[in-house]
Amino acid sequence: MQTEKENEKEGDASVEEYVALSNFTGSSSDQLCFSSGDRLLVHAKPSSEWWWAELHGVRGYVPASYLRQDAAAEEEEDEHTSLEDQWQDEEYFGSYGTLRLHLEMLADKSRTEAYRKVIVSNSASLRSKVVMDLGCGTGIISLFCAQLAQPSEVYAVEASSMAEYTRQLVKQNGCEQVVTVLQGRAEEVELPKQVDVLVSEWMGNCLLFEFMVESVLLARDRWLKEGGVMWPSSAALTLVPCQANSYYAEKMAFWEQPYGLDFTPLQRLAQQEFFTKPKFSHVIEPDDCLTAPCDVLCLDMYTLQVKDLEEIKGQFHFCVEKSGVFHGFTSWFTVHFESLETGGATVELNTGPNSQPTHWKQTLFMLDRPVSVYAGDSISGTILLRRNPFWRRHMTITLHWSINSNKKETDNCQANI
Ligand code: GJV
Repeated sequence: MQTEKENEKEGDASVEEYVALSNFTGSSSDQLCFSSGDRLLVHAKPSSEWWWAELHGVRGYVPASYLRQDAAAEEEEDEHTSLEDQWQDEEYFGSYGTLRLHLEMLADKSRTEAYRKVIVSNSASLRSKVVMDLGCGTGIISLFCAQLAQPSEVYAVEASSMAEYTRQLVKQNGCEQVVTVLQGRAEEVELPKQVDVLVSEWMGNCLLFEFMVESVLLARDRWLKEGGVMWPSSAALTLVPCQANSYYAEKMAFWEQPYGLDFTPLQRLAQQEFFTKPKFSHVIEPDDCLTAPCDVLCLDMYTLQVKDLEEIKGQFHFCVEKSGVFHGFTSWFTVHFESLETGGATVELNTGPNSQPTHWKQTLFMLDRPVSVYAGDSISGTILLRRNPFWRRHMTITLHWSINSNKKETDNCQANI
């Protein structure tokens, strides 16, 4: 397995010592398992995510984000690495200070109309209510509230510099009596009073990426009145085993015969480079699904705690409905907005392949290698979302599964995002 490393020179000067920040259970045979505090020797950094390292004489790939330089270097680095760096706030809020992402979100009709629908269908109950719009961006949700319902106040909280423009937009649209724009991180702003409704569009890729949900939970605990309403009220992550013929052809089968040559020795590298990370913005055709989808985790926005986000586990069991090539798993999310009235209709925003497309599209996790599956086979396993101990907006998603059929096969996959 590690034969290609045998001729490596002893005492390689480029070897660096790193300390593990948390436990890591490798999920394929070429990955190393390690525990928090272990000292690893890093021999090579073939990609920014996966390094080739050694622990107790065994070598394997390790996720770079789990490691920090050894103690001396770490202490020095600590002085420069504040909590803000771990949240990468400068970069994060910097990107929301420009129009590109706001345009993408506003142009996403399914997303934006879903929030409008929530407000319209609750307009009567919103009368005289106090609303907090967390991460309001250009203020669209706050403006919907002010124009389509009669809340007494809307506090529109936005940390990026877009807030200055949002203030102008509020005025331009005659909503300044109702909407107050507060520039700052939701964790730090002071509202004049508690709120009846906390609305936010916090969902990232694979639902949790960016971990803006943490800000929403902290704001809930601080500013939501007893009995107040969270929008969205719940969120679910869905998974389906799928075919991904064209992506597989583009990134893996390509090496079989480019220009009539055999480039298959590069396939292992291709697998590391293209298939260990999820493919965002994947569009899955309903026809590529090999089974019915399954919700693998459900979050209740009233009871979810920040500490629950460190490690979230889910399970799945799929029955293969049609024979095909199992290339990977596709995931998407759905959120629900409960009605302010008892018995009122719930609004759903579903980002799956059977709903109107959204800017999130779907996320594809490729298997190490494709497996043929047949109608009647079953695919069962677990999903683990582990928040990165250092880079707080990131996480690692690990899928373990087994296929039950006449000819048994197992495989697993891991993805850093
Ligand atoms: N406080 C204030 N504004 C925030 C915060 C925070 N803690 N976190 C994010 N935002 N659905 N994944 C703002 C951010 O600047 C941007 O305008 C918006 O919320 C992101 C919403 C879309 N992201 C998402």
